[in-house]
Order: sequence, then C-alpha cells, then structure tokens
Amino acid sequence: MSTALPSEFRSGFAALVGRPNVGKSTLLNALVGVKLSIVTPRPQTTRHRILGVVTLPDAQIAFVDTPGLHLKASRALNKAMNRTASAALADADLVVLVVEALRFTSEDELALGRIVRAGRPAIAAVNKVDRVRPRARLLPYLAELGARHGFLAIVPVSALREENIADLRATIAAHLPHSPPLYPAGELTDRSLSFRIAESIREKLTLELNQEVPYGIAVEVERLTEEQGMLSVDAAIWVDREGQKPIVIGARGERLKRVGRAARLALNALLGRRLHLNLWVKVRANWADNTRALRELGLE
Ligand SMILES: Nc1nc2c(ncn2[C@@H]2O[C@H](COP(=O)(O)OP(=O)(O)O)[C@@H](O)[C@H]2O)c(=O)[nH]1
Ligand SMILES: [Mg+2]
Repeated sequence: MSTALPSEFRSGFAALVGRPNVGKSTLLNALVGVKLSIVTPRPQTTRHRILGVVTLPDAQIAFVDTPGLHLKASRALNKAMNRTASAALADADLVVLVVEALRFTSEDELALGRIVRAGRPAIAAVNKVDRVRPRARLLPYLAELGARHGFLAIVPVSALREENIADLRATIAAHLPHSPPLYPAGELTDRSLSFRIAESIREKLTLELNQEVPYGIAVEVERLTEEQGMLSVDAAIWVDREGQKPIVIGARGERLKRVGRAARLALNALLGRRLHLNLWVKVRANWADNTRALRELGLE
C-alpha cells in the first residue's frame, strides 16, 4: 500500500444516521474494527454520540454513531437523543444513511428527510443483506432507494457478518474532503475509559433485562482507580422507580452478579486488562424526564 501525498490526503466526519435498530452501532464497530458502541436487539440502545476514528494510508475517517432518529419522542431523554443525532448530522462532512435491506418505513423516511434538509452529501448503506436470499431480491430495492434520493453511492453490507465493510469504508473515504488528519494516528475515540466501562455495563444489563425496564436505566461510573495494572470500578445503576430496584438486583442478587460478571469479561477482552467491578442500584425518580439528571449523566 502506498501513502498519499499530504495534499491528497482526505479526512472528515462521516455520521451514521438512520432509524433505531437498523444496525448503525454494529456497523460503526465493524468499520472501526473495535467495539466502541454497544449493541442489543433493542431499539434506542445508543443514547450518545460515539466517535470512532480509522486512519488509512490515504485518509482518516472520523465515524460518528448516533442515536436512532425516531418519530415518537415524548420524554426528555428521547428528545435529547433526536437532538444528538441531528447535531451529528449537521456537523458531518458526509452522512451515511443506514437502512435495513428490503425495508423502508416512515422512520427511514424521517431520517432521509433530515439529510435532505441538512443538505449533506450522503451514501446509503443497505445493512443486514445476510438475511436476503437469494441476493438478487435486493436489486429492485436498491433501484427504489436510488430513486428516492441522489446518493453518492449505495453499498449493500452485512455489519454482523462483516461483508463488504472494506468497500464501504473505501467509498466513504473517497468522498471526504482533502484535508490533513483531524486526529493523531492511533487515536480511536474521544470517549473516556469511564464512559466505555459504563456503556459496557449498560449493554449487559439491557441484554439481561430483556423486556423489563431497560429504558429506565442509566449507568454512571462513580470511581475509577488503578493499582498495579488492575482497574477498580464503582458504578451506579440508576433506575427511575423504587419498584425497579429488586428487578435489577434479582433474587439473592443473582441478576446483578451475572451482569457484573458479563461486563467484567467483556471489558477484560476489550481493554486487555483485569478489572474489579462494584455495582450498586440507585433510584432517581423519573430521571429520563428530568433535564438536570440528563445533564449530570452526560445525556444533554
Ligand atoms: N442479521 C443481521 N443483524 C444485524 C446486522 N447488523 C446489526 N444487526 C442486529 O440488529 C440489532 C440492532 O443493532 P444495532 O447495531 O444496535 O442497531 P442501531 O440501533 O441502529 O445502532 C442487533 O440485534 C444486531 O445484532 C446485520 O448485518 N445482519
Ligand atoms: Mg445504536
């Protein structure tokens, strides 16, 4: 691989935008090659803007994962999530509209409308093509998508199976402006260690809780210390009603223990270091409707 002349180098922000659950976070992780954004089968798992930087020989792409744009945003948290997604879109050099193969709903329409209104150049990533058999069934869908908007490119991918990811990455890089790199080589994200630990705990908790209370949960790392290479973490799990506390803790504390174990193993692998996790459940009434609480949790 050759290295580009400085004047030929391309660099910029590429925002991954779309309705909830199309696979934006899975795609960010595949494009960056590191798990930076949490993934669950549940819509609205991503609450923050997540940055993931990839440096190639001739380009640097700063990918931005966003909360899904959704129509019914009644609570303060959901409004804040839609605002976060809109701001990332407005700041992007390029927008990647992520859609699910063979589907185009009113929320996809909403996301495309935002892109059109922001006037940002856009690429469409048609995700989850692993589910389409035979693949030729995709063709009319791709044509329809092309008729909906003047995308710079339409790229079918499977974020989960990591199919066609290099092609999407190259297509995005080719459409970024000429610019020197925006981040030092080797920089992966602007998110702190505490944030990544809190998110990993929230992911395991959401997976464990299934249909129970996940929207009412937030995680905050209250203390992070390091001794002889061992991280020690105290984290609070916020629930928004007293009645949710026993659900999260489980009988004899079993559920909280399972969550702690799963998060610890995931973080061991992710960070390449050992850590000790202490989890507590705390109640803060209606935090998802409370602007001050959202600000304290970094969600505003
Ligand atoms: N079959 C399949 N499932 C996927 C793919 N990408 C993501 N998913 C699943 O879709 C669900 C939502 O993914 P996520 O990345 O959290 O979506 P987001 O809400 O758009 O960020 C998860 O259960 C993922 O495992 C894919 O390429 N193929
Ligand atoms: Mg997500």
